[in-house]
Amino acid sequence: MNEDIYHRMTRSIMEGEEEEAVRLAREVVEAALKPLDAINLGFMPGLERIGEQYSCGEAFLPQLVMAGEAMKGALQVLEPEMIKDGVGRELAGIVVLGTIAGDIHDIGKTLVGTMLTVAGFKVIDLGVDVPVVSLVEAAQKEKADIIGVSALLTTTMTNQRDVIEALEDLDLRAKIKIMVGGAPVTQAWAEEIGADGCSEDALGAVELARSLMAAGKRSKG
Ligand code: B1M
Repeated sequence: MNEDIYHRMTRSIMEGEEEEAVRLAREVVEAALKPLDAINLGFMPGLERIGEQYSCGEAFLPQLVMAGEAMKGALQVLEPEMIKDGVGRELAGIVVLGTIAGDIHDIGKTLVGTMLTVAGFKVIDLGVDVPVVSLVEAAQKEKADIIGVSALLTTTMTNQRDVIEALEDLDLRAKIKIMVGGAPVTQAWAEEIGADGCSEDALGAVELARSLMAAGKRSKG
């Protein structure tokens, strides 16, 4: 049963069928299936495949747009269900989150924000195409422990470095941890720019945020 529904989810994204994606997401909620399994095993493979087709010229920008919209429709149903699980948790830390300037990909960043919220973090999500200065100002205002910077393009991931440099210029680098992520971001890149860590997916982002919080507490003694 699950394999069939996952297959239909994948197809709904590839075909950009937002209504079908939303309907399948509602089925998940009604059948009390795990929303994260539906995302990872059903909907995400659809985006991955349309991305592959786009890069080899078999799909075009409108299909990418429609696939993104279908995915967002499904997430709008599933994310509130996931957040319910995190209600009442002790505050794990404060994270200012955004997709970096020049980049409008928001699906992965939003999923990371949801999973952090589920895990008890207060997340201030600044959205997409976020200027470096906005991330830094929000982190100061909110007394954030962590700034999370997402980038999906090889041309915008370089802007992640600017966030770190801005914190250094303001003498805030020791106080605020930086985590980076997004499809092109690797551990080697995170190390090269001096980030505190990166993760491949939303669950990994939660683990990383928790370990950064623990490291912060240890260094404060
Ligand atoms: Co775009 N796009 N796109 N796109 N798009 C990619 C990224 C691309 C790889 C497609 C391809 O060619 N195969 C390619 C980038 C190539 C490159 O740079 N090397 C690309 C391109 C080229 C473009 C445009 C330039 C196309 C054009 O206009 N000619 C354009 C750029 C616009 C811009 O940003 N300035 C563009 C536009 C779009 C749409 C708007 C149409 C749409 C986005 C819709 C939206 O977000 N609302 C879109 C989509 C849907 C994609 C693909 C198909 C899917 C992205 C996605 O949402 N994945 C993508 C191909 C692909 O990635 N396979 C592609 C699902 C999401 C859950 O995964 O975002 O990776 P992801 O997030 C993961 C992890 O990366 C990680 O956890 C998440 C959950 O597991 N993670 C973090 C993410 N952020 C994190 C932060 C963390 C930690 C972990 O800590 C802070």
